[in-house]
Amino acid sequence: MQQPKIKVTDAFWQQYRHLVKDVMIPYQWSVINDDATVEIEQENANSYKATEKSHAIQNLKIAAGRESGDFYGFWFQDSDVYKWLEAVAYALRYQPDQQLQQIADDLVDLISQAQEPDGYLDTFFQLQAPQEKFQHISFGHELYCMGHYIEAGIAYFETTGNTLALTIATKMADCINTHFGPQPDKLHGYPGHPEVELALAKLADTTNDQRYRDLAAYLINQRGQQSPNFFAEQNAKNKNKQLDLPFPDQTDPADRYFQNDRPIRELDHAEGHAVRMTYLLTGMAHVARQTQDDDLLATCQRLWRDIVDKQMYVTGGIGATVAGEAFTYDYDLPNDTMYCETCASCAMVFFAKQMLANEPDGDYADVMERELYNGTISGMSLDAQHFFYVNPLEVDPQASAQDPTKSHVKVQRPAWFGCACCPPNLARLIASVDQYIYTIKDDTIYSNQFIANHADFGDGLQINQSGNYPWSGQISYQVSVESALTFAFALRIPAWSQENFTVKLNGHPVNGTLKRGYLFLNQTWSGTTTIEVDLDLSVRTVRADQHVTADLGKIAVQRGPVVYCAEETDNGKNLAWLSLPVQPDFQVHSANQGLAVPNLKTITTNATKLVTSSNQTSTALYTSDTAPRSRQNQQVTLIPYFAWANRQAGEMRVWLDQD
Ligand code: FUB
Ligand code: ZN
Repeated sequence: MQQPKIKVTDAFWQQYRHLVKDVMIPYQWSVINDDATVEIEQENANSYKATEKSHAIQNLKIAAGRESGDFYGFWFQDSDVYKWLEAVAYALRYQPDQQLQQIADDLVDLISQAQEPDGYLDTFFQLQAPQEKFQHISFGHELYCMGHYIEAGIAYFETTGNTLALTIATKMADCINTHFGPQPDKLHGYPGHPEVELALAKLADTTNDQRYRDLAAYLINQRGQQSPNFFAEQNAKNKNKQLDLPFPDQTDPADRYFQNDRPIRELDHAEGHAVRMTYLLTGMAHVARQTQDDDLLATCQRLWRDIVDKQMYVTGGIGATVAGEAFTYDYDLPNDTMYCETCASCAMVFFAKQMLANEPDGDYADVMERELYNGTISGMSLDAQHFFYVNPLEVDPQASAQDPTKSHVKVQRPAWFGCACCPPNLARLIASVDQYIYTIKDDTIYSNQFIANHADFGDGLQINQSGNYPWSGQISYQVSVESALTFAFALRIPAWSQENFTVKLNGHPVNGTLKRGYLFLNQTWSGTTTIEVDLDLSVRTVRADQHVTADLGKIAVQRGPVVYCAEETDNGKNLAWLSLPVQPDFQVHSANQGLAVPNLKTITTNATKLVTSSNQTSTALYTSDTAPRSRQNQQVTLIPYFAWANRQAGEMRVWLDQD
């Protein structure tokens, strides 16, 4: 059995994947080439600087000597280009396109020309501060950018066989290996923004070159080891230099923001910048497997539990505060000031995938599913040309406009950002969603996601999964083998359906107990076997742990993996005045409320809403009136959270009051 070749046939994901291939990729290409007329928004009132264009490709052209000029834009936006290239690599697998491949081949040539002979590539430092390479590791992002290229180079090589794409990646890794490592003449540091660790681990798998695995392990293990801290030491050296850098050398760099206040294995709480933390964990989980490091795996398990049990929103969003785009403390999950960066939700999918490869456990796949159907794709509009960086669970347009502490909470998705990390991250995630459906371990095929597809596992084994998920809970698998084959097929039963589901094998009910969220069908398979699964898609109300004070007295509505929300467009203003009964009468509708998603289901429920009482005479802000407030019945319409902000701007809420 080998990693399957998968053709996604799923209506839900086909729509997204075609949007990526036909709209997002061309759109993002025109933006990074400055051909599109787009308004670029600042992420929040305090963000680094307003930019009028991306300039990302132009920076590469200047570094390659093809054009003259200065570096412009965010100092790490080479990575926007690399994530775009990675998305193209995946998209070409499901929709070959000669013209697009030619554009991507030319881009690889350009990147190769911009790369220095020793493998170094970071257009910001090359153009703006060539003497300062690797001297500002806390905020410099060189390793982050190169890590993103390494991922793209691997993907593009694997799709097209373009060896130059891979050579650029190995040259980069060699360059990093020359500069970083335990030897006395090397830098004993690690990236301010983890990313390269996960990329080097992938490169070790692709090339079978263990130096890359060792380097990834070094960068992980070195984190937070040194006293004085590596960043502090480096920054102290820079103190008297006259530098013109757009970012500060952190004065107190040994802090939780960077996850380097102590050796990484000592962490028991996910802390600091959420994308940094989860990219790091993704790399750690991969390296733990490669090096059979149980202690490192235990760290990943511990931090997974902390995030999922105490710091994750019901939408899968992570990062409770805009200050440092960071985790805060357990159960601190404010709904209207949170961060929930799109990249952080993508990173949780990457982390979950690595954990599943380490130890199949339905919880990893459940969280992956939560992210895939909620907190990731909420980051893009249904026209695929507008994007959220921050994914709130509660929005009031007036607050976003007038409360300076909520300037990051956008009411509608902007066309692009100065710091545009999220849009291409989503593109590469959606284009590679096929990689999240199955894992294979010890002669067992684990079915993690209900994404209809045709999978060829080699050895004459094919599995055809069909269904209309997430709108229907009926999924069917046709397992076909050319000659009899013994293996286990482990079917994830999502936690939300574990009390009510059926599985039939060739029409006969299967009654097995679940092991870590999976139902194991272990047998010798011959001919074609049909497995039919029926999950419980009744509408559910969800409440948060009582320590989450932001959600006390409130419920969220979920159907299958999809979290729902109320929007002003359907329900009028003052969503805070709504209250759902203890046992709402939910109705599921095929009316899509003007949202262009095939088969989309909306939900209505009975509810009440506060009204201004006719005998309320006082206009005082505070009164001693103790009479119950007046309420009137109102039907409430709920739409999937991922589809919010695709109509008129207005209020939105995931958590609603309950009587
Ligand atoms: O620093 C690079 C990227 O920009 C991070 O991953 C995002 O959180 C944003 O800060
Ligand atoms: Zn981002």
